[in-house]
Amino acid sequence: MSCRRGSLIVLEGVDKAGKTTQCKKLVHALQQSGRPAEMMRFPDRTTQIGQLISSYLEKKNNLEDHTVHLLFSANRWELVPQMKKKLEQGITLVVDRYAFSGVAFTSAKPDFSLEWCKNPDVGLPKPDLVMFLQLNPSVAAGRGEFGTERYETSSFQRSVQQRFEQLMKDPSVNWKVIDAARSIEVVHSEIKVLCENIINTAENLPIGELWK
Ligand code: NYM
Repeated sequence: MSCRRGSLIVLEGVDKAGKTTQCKKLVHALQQSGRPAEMMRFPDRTTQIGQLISSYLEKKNNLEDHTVHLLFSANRWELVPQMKKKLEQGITLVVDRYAFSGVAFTSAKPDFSLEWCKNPDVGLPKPDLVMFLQLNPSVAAGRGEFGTERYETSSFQRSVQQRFEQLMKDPSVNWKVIDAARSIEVVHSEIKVLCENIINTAENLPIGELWK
């Protein structure tokens, strides 16, 4: 087993940007090139907290807005021991959404500040790289209808996009904006190169703490 740690790589973006497709392709490509890699996604709907979140998103239950924000955060914290163990074992984690989605979605609701929304996630393992899949809302709309889950409307997604843009101004996070309007393969190639570079750079560095 390698004593060099794996990298924590996050893909973010509004719905229909292609995050899940790209995460899967990236994990596959890294594994093919002999680099241990696994995919994770948030919310992780398999845990007890995740099941509460899932039924909220499916509109089967209603939760107070602050409460659900804290549940999304708790759903990340409950997986931190497992994430750290894997990173220390040299496994690169490719994560479909993380705290940035948490902040962008809640702060798109009325009366939520970015600062309040960030607080519960302060100190999470800090991603070595956060790739933001950028897609114009009109192009996203052309990729098909939104589903029926909570938040899946064009106007809410526009507010989410604005919140992401605010978060991307923070230089303490290693953001890379990826033009997601291109073909799946072209986007994949760019992402793969960025990841290979970050894996080589991060392997000797300690895992950071987010927003600390
Ligand atoms: N979401 C996701 C939040 O509101 N807060 C969070 O912390 C996270 C991680 O849940 N609309 C929202 C974004 C999405 C939804 O959808 C999860 P999916 O398709 O499972 O990624």
